Amino acid sequence: MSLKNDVLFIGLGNCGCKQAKVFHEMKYKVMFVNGSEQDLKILGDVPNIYRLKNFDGFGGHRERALDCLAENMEFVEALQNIKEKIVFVLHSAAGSTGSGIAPYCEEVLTETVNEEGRSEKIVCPVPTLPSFDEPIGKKKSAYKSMLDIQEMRDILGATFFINNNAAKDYDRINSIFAKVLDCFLTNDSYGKLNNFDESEKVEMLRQSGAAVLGLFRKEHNKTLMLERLTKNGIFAPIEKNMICGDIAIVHSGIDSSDITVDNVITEFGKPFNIFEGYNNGNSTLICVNGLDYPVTHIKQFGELAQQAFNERNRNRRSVEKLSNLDFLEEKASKSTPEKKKSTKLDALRKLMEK
Ligand SMILES: Nc1nc2c(ncn2[C@@H]2O[C@H](COP(=O)(O)OP(=O)(O)OP(=O)(O)O)[C@@H](O)[C@H]2O)c(=O)[nH]1
Ligand SMILES: [Mg+2]
Repeated sequence: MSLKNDVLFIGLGNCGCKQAKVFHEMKYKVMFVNGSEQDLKILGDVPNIYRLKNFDGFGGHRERALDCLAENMEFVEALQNIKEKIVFVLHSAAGSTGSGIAPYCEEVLTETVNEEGRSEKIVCPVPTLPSFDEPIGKKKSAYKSMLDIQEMRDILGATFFINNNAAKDYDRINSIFAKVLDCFLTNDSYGKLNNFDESEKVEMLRQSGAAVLGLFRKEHNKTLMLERLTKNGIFAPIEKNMICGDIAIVHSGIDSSDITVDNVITEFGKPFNIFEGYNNGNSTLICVNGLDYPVTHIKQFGELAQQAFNERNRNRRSVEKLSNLDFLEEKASKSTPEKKKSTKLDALRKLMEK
């Protein structure tokens, strides 16, 4: 069964809205949220646009989010009225509108809890981490954004950390992610042996921690699959501490030798649950959740931003100032013009006074 109707995507800021647009084109329900008129225009004719009035971008100041939401209560109310049980929150970590608003949105969405004290909604953040060659301000913002996510970890569902080091072409990263997540949400293939069903997918999304997904063609070998999942695909490289939640594999066919659960365990560690299913097609779908957040990768943004901060402070201390020079002491009298002799005009004025 497909989860398509139970899912909503919220795109926050420029990056989040562009990512969300790909899901809109795949006929998912989507909300587009941004203050920048120009960014919203790029989206073209799409429904459910929430224009954050009086905030045409946050100009690198994530902390403006609270004031912005206070002035845009219709958007907060719209969040409170969301009916879908699974919500993906898409945003860049490096910008300021999306990364600033995301934690507030996630808190609003997880406000309603059930009898067990768990959030009724499953809220899955999709933060996009900048590439290492982006400016230092972006790294700083990304680090702050990740501190927020870390603090909220227990109330959040599976978190997909997109890694912009994966490709220079952002549209490509956006479309790969949309394709693989769509396959996870809608794949309803069945086999005699076993199936990966809807309730198992929901449980995988509910569990907090990092998650990775991969969709591979038949000709891909297991080494490539595992490398894409763990270090050089569209997700941030995983931690090497073998902390793992569940593993799901939908094999490319009932008699396929594409990859085994043991192969995946070797890279990710022992899972709590294993879900297996079988495709009739040519592709293998793999999902692993409950992973530690990619702290080693994210730490590098903090370290690089800290280095730049130290360097700037050092440079500031060695700034040269202008000093007084002797010529400034030169007597003013020398340059004062001699008193003018009385002119014809003065003589005329004197006559008029008589
Ligand atoms: N993967 C991916 N990353 C993107 C895309 N567009 C922008 N980015 C990333 O997002 C960062 C910029 O963040 P934006 O989304 O433009 O920022 P914002 O949320 O609009 O916030 P402002 O600072 O107020 O403009 C860039 O540095 C990139 O890392 C995209 O389409 N896909
Ligand atoms: Mg913007």
